[in-house]
Amino acid sequence: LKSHVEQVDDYIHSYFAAMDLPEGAPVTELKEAMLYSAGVGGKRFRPVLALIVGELFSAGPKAILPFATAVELIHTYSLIHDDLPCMDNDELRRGKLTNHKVYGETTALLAGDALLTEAFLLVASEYHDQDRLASRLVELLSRAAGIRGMVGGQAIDLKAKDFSVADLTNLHHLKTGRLIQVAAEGAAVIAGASPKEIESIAAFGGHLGLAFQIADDILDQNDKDQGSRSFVTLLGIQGAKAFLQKVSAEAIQQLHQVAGRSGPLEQMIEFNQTRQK
Ligand code: GRG
Repeated sequence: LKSHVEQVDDYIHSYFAAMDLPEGAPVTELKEAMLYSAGVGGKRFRPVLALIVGELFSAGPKAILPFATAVELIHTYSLIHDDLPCMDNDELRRGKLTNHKVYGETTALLAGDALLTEAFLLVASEYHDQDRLASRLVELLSRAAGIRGMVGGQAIDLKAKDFSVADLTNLHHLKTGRLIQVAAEGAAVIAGASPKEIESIAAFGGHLGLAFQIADDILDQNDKDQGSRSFVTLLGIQGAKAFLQKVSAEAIQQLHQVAGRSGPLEQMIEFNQTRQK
């Protein structure tokens, strides 16, 4: 996976280096704040997933990287906003100070806003010459990232109390799962997969997205603030591990519906089951 991570890192840095922006210190500082969070440190799970799905359908990095990067920019915006004092009020992210600790709350807020908008510019400008592809990707991303997906999930997370396993599964399907799912689904669309294949890849991505959050809860098992927001609290550590196994097996099951060499995607599932951060 390392070379895929490097491809994403290189693309993001070249993209930022080539940005055509208005002159002046405020915009330069805003760009620096965006790159501070987007440039290094993440696992790049979502864009790497998109690249690997692309490979399954014979689409290379040139075709997939703009979309994969757009997903990563949206993910990064969500982390910056989630860390703000009005949300989780976190000090550390990706092994360094959070964006607002370095640039202040207002710039961090704008850096998140600008990353979100940039993601759509990237998709609109890079896929505009392919018949309806840009608008299809914009629709998929909007549904996954906005009120119907990640932001809706965040709203539930902020307001709801006393989760059952079903409630928590729904919350994480929206908040964490939908963006992971769309990374896989969008790549299959770009690669020209058939409607049936796209459906199977989307179902695979949905299971993988939920598995990603269960793995996160297992890694955060000592975080007492989580309460009923954690599968470990609701199911116990052994129960959460068994649930991770089950959902991962369901993800693999979906892959079997798709012809081709799905080994690298099975490795993504395995990577998630064994990751340490
Ligand atoms: C504030 C609009 C808005 C949404 C926030 C996804 C989210 C919604 C907040 C992130 C909070 C969080 C820690 C969720 C748990 C799962 C998750 C998405 C973890 C972070 O993703 P990783 O592990 O992070 O892929 P890296 O840094 O590796 O990219």
